[in-house]
Amino acid sequence: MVLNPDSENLGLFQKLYYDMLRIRLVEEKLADWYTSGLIKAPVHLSIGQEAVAVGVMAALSPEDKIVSTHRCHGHYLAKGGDLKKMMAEILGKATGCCRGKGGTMHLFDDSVGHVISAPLVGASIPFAVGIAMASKMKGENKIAVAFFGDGAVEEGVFWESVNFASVFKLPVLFVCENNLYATHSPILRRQPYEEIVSRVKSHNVRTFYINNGNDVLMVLKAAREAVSETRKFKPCFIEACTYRLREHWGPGEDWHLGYRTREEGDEWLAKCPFKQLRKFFDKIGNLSELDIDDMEDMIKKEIDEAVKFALESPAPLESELLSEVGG
Ligand SMILES: Cc1ncc(C[n+]2csc(CCOP(=O)(O)OP(=O)(O)O)c2C)c(N)n1
Ligand SMILES: [Mg+2]
Repeated sequence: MVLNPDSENLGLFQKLYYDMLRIRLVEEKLADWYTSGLIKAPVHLSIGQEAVAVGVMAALSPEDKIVSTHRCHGHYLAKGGDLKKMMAEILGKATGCCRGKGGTMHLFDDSVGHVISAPLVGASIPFAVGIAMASKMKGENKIAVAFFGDGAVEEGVFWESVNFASVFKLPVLFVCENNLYATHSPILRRQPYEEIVSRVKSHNVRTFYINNGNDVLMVLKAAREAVSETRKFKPCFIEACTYRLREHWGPGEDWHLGYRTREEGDEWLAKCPFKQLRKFFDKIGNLSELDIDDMEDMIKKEIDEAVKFALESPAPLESELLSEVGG
């Protein structure tokens, strides 16, 4: 057991389950939408990886900032992003969090500390470094967290960012979701080892290796320690091993493509974030099937309202096409 099931933590455990379930149900809804042709851009689902976003976010303060990637839905929701604005954004509506100009791969809402999501692999990482630098210069007690995948470790900008953060002692936490694949390429065809932390350590940053990033309690424990170190201007790196259950982009499964095996998928299915936490609840008797049904009802109601809002929202005006897009 990694956290005490005392009264202080009971509500927290339920919240972790709720937040993961919310991401899962929202993405299942997006998978339906995608199949029916409502979403025009490639949608990258994080189904299977929910525990990393939720565990890390539970260790942050609301003032802390995050940046994310093409696979950003979970990060946006876990950081407190508004679901209505997210659904509207994904449909390209004027009421979306980026006024319909970003779509599924660019979700952000600075009012809750989600500063950018960028689908160009590695591109959002230096934003976190810059935010951390500004925070340090202004004497704020705010850290910046960069979420990215194992593929981003092959980009020079990742190593430059880690080096810069280390040399200038910046309050930035790097979180690598190592799901073993970049599109259809297995990590061992791209990198010398499946594990990444040992190479990052040489930059004199503190590293945390979570061999089961689907266990939200393990993620939270490591994240709490990493966040506390980062706040003391000791940049940290977390590698959370996890697994994408759906295709790289799109709503379905892709075992037939042959770049990974069904057996490997089954091993990770057995480590499903929900199963793991439910086992824990069974042990401490804290959450019944009935409570879980209630949670599901609440979330589905919220999703229905967000869907209605998004569908009924207007498209952006043509005159706004070039506003807020640079220059
Ligand atoms: C610089 C750049 N090169 C290539 C791509 C095409 N691309 C999109 S996602 C992706 C794989 C990213 O893998 P990873 O970082 O492990 O994230 P995951 O998709 O596994 O979450 C690639 C190569 C891109 N978007 N940007
Ligand atoms: Mg990956």
